[in-house]
Amino acid sequence: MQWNALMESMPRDELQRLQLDRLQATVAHAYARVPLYRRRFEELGVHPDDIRDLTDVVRLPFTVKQDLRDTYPFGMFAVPRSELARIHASSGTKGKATVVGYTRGDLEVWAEVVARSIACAGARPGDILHNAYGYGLFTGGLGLHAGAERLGVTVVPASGGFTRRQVALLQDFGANGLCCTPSYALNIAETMADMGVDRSALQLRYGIFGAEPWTEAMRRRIEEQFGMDALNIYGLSEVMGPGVAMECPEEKAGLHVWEDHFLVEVVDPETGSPLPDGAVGELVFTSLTKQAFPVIRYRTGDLAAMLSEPCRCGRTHRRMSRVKGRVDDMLIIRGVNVFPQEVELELMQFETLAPHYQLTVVRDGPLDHLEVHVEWTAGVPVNDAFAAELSQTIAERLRERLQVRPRAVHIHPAGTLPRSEGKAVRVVDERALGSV
Ligand code: DLL
Repeated sequence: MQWNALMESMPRDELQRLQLDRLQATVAHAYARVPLYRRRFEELGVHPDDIRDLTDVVRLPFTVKQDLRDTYPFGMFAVPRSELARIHASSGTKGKATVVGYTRGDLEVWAEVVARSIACAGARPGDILHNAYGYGLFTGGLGLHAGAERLGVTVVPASGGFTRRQVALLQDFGANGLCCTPSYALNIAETMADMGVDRSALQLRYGIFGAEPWTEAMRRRIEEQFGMDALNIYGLSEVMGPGVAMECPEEKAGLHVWEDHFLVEVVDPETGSPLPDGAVGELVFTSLTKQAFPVIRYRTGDLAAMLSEPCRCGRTHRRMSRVKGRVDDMLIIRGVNVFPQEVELELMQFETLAPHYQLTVVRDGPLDHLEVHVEWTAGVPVNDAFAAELSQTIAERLRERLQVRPRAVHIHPAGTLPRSEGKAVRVVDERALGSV
């Protein structure tokens, strides 16, 4: 179902005219109200009046996460603090926290794009939506919540954690949709099995999973465990939160970026030059309607491609591919680039392995080594010879895929690796922990 068919199926030439009007307004607003933008524009010798066409966006300066840190907490807001209706913030695990803000109008737009996203996943009026994204400063919980209310479904604000209770609520309330990170969905599925709850005891038709990278192989596992469509939702706090882009069940092949609110580009992560559709590069977003916290060419660090083929669902908004990885998640091991998702794709091929894994990077003398930790599926009969053989097979397959052979593939007993209740930690880089 299209929540806002007028916008979601707008002919592309009309959509582009709307984008240009909104881009011009956003650029003028940011230039007039945010000193950092004005300074950057002046350094490049560009003025808001220079934006006459959508392609002129490439003349504008990039914005990066460090800019938010440097202006912490409120230095990039384009409205007086008293006009902010809400603030969200990132945890700041990789540096100082970053803060974003919304006017009442911004919250309306956010609810609109999330309502579209939930409807796009297959929600129908009267549904129950179980929301297990964390509520709080993280945008996942409250973002999905407001969109669900806007759409008019019954929302269960479960937040993350207390997984056995989540299973009981899913069963007792008969939720039709589940929102959480894909890694948490697998944790819930495993807890269901522990509690002896079969998927047929649930009424789930669709899941809305995002906030972390995941693979097609992971999708198959989740769909199998729950018997539902597992769909990808993308977003980031700096640009809005969840609901920047959403996958449709018709094709399950890429996520429609809500282009009436977000202008998307893909650039070469090294040089910043624009890349054509189909090429994988760094996603860059310019907000088109935000008032409190407009972003101009924000470099997400997320690697994906834009796909311009029309979609069977009838939406005219272009799709982005699944995120292939993050620029800063890429491991460089002996000069070779490795993305955790590539390891995931390989591990998920084995039914005897559970979909829980972690990678460690260790430095031994002058050399860096990759170690893979994964688990047996519960109930698989294991003996040492079988374990040794499987470890070898995986190491060999990873060598072929990555061009780096892991030093060790440890297969742990079922249920022993850490489980995620939100964004999973896939990589432990012991080099960064000072173990050199
Ligand atoms: O994770 C917003 C969100 C909440 C999206 C709930 C979807 C669902 P941040 O905490 O600011 O915001 O983290 C943003 O998470 O730059 C990506 O690296 C990653 N990410 C988000 N969605 C996806 C996805 C929320 N579908 C960062 N696939 C982004 C891969 C994703 N990575």
